[in-house]
This record gives sequence, structure tokens and C-alpha cells, in this order.
Amino acid sequence: MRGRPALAAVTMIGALVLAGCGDSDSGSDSSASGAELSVGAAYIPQPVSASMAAGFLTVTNEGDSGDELTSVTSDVGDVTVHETVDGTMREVDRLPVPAHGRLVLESGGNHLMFENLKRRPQEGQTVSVELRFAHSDPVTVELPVKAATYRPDADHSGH
Ligand SMILES: [Cu+2]
Repeated sequence: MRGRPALAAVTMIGALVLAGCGDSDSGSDSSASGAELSVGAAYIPQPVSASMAAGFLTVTNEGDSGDELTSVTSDVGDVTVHETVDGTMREVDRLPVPAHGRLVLESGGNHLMFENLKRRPQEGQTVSVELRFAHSDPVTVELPVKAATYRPDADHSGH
């Protein structure tokens, strides 16, 4: 009968150690997780120009830390990030992706600007871009090429 209390004590110590591990794990998770980014609503209207195109997408951040979109690359040509102010677009260094928020690139607002196109994107094709962020790992997105007149359905913006 002597063995039983000793075994119970060992089990209890084991449980305490495990609990301690769990605590430190969740602690490091919350400090390291930062921004949690996902990309949706991505598309390129088929460009009317042979050398330039615009791209649109939404970056959603479900994390506790903000991040910034700092650069975009694509094998189809040069990509810069533009904002639109008073109907005039201009290049920006970076755009914020707020914690528990969204960075929206949409027609008439912020957008990706493709220039020096190596090929002219055609409806039905996809264009691959890599989004780079100040803190998060790069995200590769396939942007479907839509008709030049395409506008995203507002009813589906939440999906
Ligand atoms: Cu532009």
C-alpha cells in the first residue's frame, strides 16, 4: 500500500509541470502571433492599356497587432502601391493593416498599380503577386483577371 501515495504524488507533480508548460506556451503565442493576415476579394479588371493595370484586394487582420503592407512583387511586371486622394493617385511607401481591421484596396481608392507589363492580362487568366509586410511573412495571392467593367458584388464583401 506504500506505493500508492508516492504514485499519486508523482502524478500530481506531472500535472503541475504540464500546467506550467501550457501557461508559458500561451504566453509566448500571444506575444509572437502579432498580426494574423488573410487576403480576399482579389481581382484585376482586364486592363484597357497594354502597359498598365490596376489590382484590388482586401487584407484582413484578425490578430492583436497592426501590420503594414510594404511592397508587392509580381512576375507580370512592376508593382507599386497607390492611394487615391481627391481623384488623383500617388504612390505610397506603405499602407497600414490595423489590428482586428482591414486594409481595403478597391476601385476609386487604394490599389495595386502594375506597370511595364511583360504580358497583358486577359480575362480568365490569373496574375500571381507576392505581398510583403513589415512584420508578417509574405503572402502570395492569385488575382483573377475579370472583365474591364467588373465590380465586386457588395453582397459578398463579407465573405
Ligand atoms: Cu495607380
